Amino acid sequence: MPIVHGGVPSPFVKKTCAFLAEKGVAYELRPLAPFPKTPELLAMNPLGKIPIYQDGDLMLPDSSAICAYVERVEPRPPLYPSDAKAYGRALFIEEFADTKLNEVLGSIFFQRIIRPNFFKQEPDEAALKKTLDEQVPQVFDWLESRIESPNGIVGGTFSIADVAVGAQLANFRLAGEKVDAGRWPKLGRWSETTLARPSFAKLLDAGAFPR
Ligand SMILES: N[C@@H](CCC(=O)N[C@@H](CS)C(=O)NCC(=O)O)C(=O)O
Repeated sequence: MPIVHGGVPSPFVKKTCAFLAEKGVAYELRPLAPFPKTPELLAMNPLGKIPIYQDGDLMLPDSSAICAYVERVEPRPPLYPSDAKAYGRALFIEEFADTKLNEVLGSIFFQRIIRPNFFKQEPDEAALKKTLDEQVPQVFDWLESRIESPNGIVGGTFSIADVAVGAQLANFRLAGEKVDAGRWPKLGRWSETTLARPSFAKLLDAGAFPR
């Protein structure tokens, strides 16, 4: 059975686990923290990050590389659009989720969940408010303009774009936040639909900081 090395508080581990669940691939989740940068961690991933996917003699880091690899191993159901332009759009939305969206929503998860649980510190409420008031609207406005259907951001079909954005929105929810559906109706509906899928519901049920 393949192994996912990592911890589920990570949105990139969530992305990998949700993708595997959508594919019906069974795996073992083996806890691994990205700090400290032990020789063992760096031997598995020279970037010292999680997740890392172990499939037989293959040790593969990076959620994007992992999902693309699993798509080849287990092509059904397809999670990358076959149309070339839709494929390009889905890959960029995945990239947006993994970078900008992760930076903005990740800082909320950090304040609300990581700081109290890991560092035993109170959240910085001023920093939180600034992110929620100034940065969240920018990323949500852009997503609102991209969502083609509650069933799939790209072309109305569930794909890697939904998995990547869903992983970030799952942590947003676990940090106690909800998409304001009055302001972002498409994103609000898409978020409800996506996070209710069994692949994400299971991750949400586990809570923000499963040990
Ligand atoms: N592009 C990578 C990003 C992985 C990543 O940044 N993981 C975080 C945990 S959420 C990490 O390991 N951070 C440790 C570090 O930045 O040193 C992916 O998609 O897997």
